[in-house]
Amino acid sequence: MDVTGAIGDTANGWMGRSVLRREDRRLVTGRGAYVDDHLPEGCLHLEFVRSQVGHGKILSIDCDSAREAEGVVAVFTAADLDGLGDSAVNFLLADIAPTPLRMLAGDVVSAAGQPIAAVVATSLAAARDAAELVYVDIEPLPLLVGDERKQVLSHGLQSGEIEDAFAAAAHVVSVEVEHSLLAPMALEPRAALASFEGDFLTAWFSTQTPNRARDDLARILGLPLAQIRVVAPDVGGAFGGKASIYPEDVMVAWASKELGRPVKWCSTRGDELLAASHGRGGTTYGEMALSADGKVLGLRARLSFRQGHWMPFSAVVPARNAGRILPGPYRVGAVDIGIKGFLSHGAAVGIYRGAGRPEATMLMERLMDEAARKLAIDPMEIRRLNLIPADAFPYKTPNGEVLDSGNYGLLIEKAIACSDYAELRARQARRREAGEVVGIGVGLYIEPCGQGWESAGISLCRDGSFVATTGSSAQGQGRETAFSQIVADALSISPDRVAIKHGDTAEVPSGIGALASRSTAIGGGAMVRACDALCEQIVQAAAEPLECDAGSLVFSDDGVTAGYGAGGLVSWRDLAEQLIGTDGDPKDQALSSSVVFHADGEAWASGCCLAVVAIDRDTGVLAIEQLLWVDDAGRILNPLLVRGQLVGGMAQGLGEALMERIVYDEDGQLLTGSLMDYAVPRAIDMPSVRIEKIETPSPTNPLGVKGVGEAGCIGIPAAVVNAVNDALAPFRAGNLQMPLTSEKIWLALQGSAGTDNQVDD
Ligand code: SMO
Repeated sequence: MDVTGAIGDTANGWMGRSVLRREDRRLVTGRGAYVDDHLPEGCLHLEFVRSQVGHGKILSIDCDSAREAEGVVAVFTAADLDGLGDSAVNFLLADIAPTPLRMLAGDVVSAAGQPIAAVVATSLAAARDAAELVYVDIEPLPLLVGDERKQVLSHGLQSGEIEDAFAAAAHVVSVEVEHSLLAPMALEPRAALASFEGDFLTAWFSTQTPNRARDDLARILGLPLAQIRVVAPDVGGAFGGKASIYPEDVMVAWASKELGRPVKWCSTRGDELLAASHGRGGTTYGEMALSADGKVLGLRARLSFRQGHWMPFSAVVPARNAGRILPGPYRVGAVDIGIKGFLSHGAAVGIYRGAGRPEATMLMERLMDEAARKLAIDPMEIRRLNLIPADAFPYKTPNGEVLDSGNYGLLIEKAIACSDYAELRARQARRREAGEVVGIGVGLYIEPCGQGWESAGISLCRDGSFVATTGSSAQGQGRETAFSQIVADALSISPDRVAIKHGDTAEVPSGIGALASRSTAIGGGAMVRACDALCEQIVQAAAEPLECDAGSLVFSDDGVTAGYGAGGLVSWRDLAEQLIGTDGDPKDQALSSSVVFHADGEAWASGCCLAVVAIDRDTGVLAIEQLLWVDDAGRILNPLLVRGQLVGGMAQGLGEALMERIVYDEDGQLLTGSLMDYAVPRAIDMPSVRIEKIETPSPTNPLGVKGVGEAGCIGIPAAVVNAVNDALAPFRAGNLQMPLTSEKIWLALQGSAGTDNQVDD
């Protein structure tokens, strides 16, 4: 793959520089330590017996042979688990019927892969062998489909006179989009290790939300928070799939408490596809009323989300986000948005990189293209006609969201200029004349980057170094690198002088974690505030030894000097030792600040993707010939990290658009239970991309930054799907649904859209 573009260094200080990732030397030389690398003395291994059917009544469970097997310490079933509390579901919408996790199924199983029994043994092999000996008698029940499914969420968003808008419309266009279920597919599958000693529980989870996991453990196991420590060691990717606690995590912790020994479980790839939360899976329908000259008068949308058989903490987030982000970057007279969620016989469906943003964007961008076709206006032009103008920020959307800043017109102008758009269209016409199947597609997107608060702390240590703590965790984004740059600029020191700690509830103040593209905007904002508070302390402390006015002090990597060449320097170490003496641990804190930062609103990133595709007429094979991407992430903290986030998100966005799809059969059996059956993009599938940027700083946080983590899953699929539909337009192929496999495209070229046999939609 080839990445070109203009996200380059712009810095005077450390922010804006492509500082190399400080994490990588350790990680790429095999010195990372993931959950599975930890093996405490006497650790037991846990294996689950999982349901083989999609729905059924448990008649009996026979654990006798398993209990007698060599190495087996215990076999647990639901009968052993009475009296435990419930996991939490985030009540982000009013009308929710929460369905918390069950560690082990009781009378009924509701999905293939649902844990039924847990076997604990002295070795992993013994646990696996014994799990085979557990006999579960299940009477299969029919799957609940359609209206039989339990509705667990319902929400409506209305604004303006929607009936009038449609009555006045010169044109109405409509689109239906099906989002396949997707696997978040972290390189490291989920893993949990717990050790209960005395009355204190330590749990190592592969998680992006250690504090939330601790709260859940306390609630479910009935332990005080003070008796639980959750550690997220190195985490090999998460993408939303590790943001909520799982039955397996709780089971490991409970078993350790019950047995008084460390217990570990690490998922296999197969179990991950079967029982880790899936993403997307929703169906969206939208219709848009337009005036004769192409202005959008109103948007009606119906969003339906399947939720799987239980609801993780963030279960409601995709539905809520999809609803609140509509109508995207556009000014729309009136909206009427209805959202529903239903339980389904499969793995829990939760957040996955984008979490509702891709759904909102795909619907709007498909509608815009349909409108352009109907009115015979260029797709860029119809977007331009309806954009929220740059002088309208902060802009309150019809859904009551406040978009903080942006310049969507400039995104489009830049995409047009960089792609030589007029020439692209002219060339497309010439190639069509010559019989080629070629298309151009645009995806314009907005990306909300988190609400609420995050915590941060920073200390000056006796040895003159600094230690910063953040409630934002890390799963490979380069958090330590980025945050060291923030601290370096805030204190005028070198990034090497500060260590960044995260992910351990014993070391880090209570925080939210890393999700929703929020870490740099809100977690980074918290870090700036913590540094500001420490600066004040330093100034107070240094003014006296330097015998000067506090206002004239200057910080540098060497320490603090009295400004204006007036004289003395007190080194960081000397300053610390003057405060707390020379005896003791070098990392003892001489000065320390800790803050909770509440963001003044939400930062909304945005961008415009443009794809040029060509289709082989004989085979339906799709080639992405050009990808241009103009992103606005506000102020850029580290161009290298931004690029990594954008390109990584793009890989997963292309995965959804082109190949990924979780499939259950009509009995609720997972047909895509391995990487032989579930297609994820490989390096060879990645096209070249040119990335450009514009920068509209966010006023919602002290850094002016916005998120980038999810952008690639949001804008890229919309551009690619629009490009393929554009390519197929002369064939009157109708509305193709993702993933756009060669088979589907080939069938469309033959004038048949093909059929899908997925149940439960
Ligand atoms: S899908 Mo994200 O980790 O909020």
